[in-house]
Amino acid sequence: SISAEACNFDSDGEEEGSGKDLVVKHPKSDEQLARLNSAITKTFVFKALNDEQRELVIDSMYEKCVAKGNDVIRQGDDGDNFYIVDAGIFEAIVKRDGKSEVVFKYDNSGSFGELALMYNTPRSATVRASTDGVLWTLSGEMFRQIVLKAARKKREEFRKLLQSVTILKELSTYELENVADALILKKYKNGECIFKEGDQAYELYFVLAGAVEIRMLDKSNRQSGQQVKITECPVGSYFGELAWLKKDPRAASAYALGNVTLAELDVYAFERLLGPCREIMERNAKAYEKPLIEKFGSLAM
Ligand code: 1OR
Ligand code: 1OR
Repeated sequence: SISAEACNFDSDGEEEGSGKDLVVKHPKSDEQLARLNSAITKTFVFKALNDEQRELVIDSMYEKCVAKGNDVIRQGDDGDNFYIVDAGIFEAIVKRDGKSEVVFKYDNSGSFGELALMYNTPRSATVRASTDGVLWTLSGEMFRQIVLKAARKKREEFRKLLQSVTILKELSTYELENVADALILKKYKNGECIFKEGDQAYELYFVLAGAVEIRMLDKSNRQSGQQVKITECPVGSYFGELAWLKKDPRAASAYALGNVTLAELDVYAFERLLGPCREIMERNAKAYEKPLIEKFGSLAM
């Protein structure tokens, strides 16, 4: 059962349209909160939220159980809520010329219902539970007032910054917007370490300002622990893709050259969003092998 209590906020210092006036609080157990937090972390469009906005959104979301075979959304209806999948399998079904086609499957993750809310259009698909499932529900008002506003601002900021990143030219506008949602800006000072060779980490980085020096331990003289400069990554390039492509620890260390701004993409987003870039990255990574042999005499790292 879901209990809801309307919440009055005092308005001092609050700018208009912060969304506070829209919040209906739904109290949650610690266990529910943990599940919701984990689901939200994987929802790219929520990454633009600041802590306060995130808290408002979390407070107002509530759990909804859906029995197998039931429709959450019906194609052609007006948009009401936005949904994040907590558990279960859901299918997006589009009916065209009397024929129904499953166009997307949410397998215990993902979110849906954003299109009608973003563009004020009728629901573009039916979303049906193909097993018993659990969803987190956010009202359309909250989604528009808080989530979309923040996401649009972030997309606007990132659009310009990402123009320099060559590999992202492979993506459609829609794909690029999803990437922009998922990115986090990171700043480093000259000489600062971004990550170390051997680290177990899978984030991918785009260089937006400054440059990054890639260094490797000198394998011809392991005892020395000396690092050798391998290459520099200029504005518009990426690095950190190898660990993810090969599921290996970091092949080299990365250090900031000058004041550096990076856009960081977490592994979950990378996996879901950069499919179209993967082949190019793999091809480019082949080019690492020749200098590696020249430098260290073998491919063994
Ligand atoms: P909505 O508010 O229109 C239905 O309600 C939801 O299904 C929609 O938002 C999306 O969140 C979700 N086309 C349209 N809607 C889709 C699609 C889709 N996939 C998921 N939804 N596809 C194109 C089909 C021609 C599939 C794209 C991979
Ligand atoms: P990563 O996730 O392994 C280190 O973390 C990153 O350094 C790596 O992904 C690449 O993005 C980047 N060999 C291996 N990694 C390299 C190399 C490289 N250059 C950049 N990276 N070589 C340089 C070829 C010009 C071959 C080594 C001699």
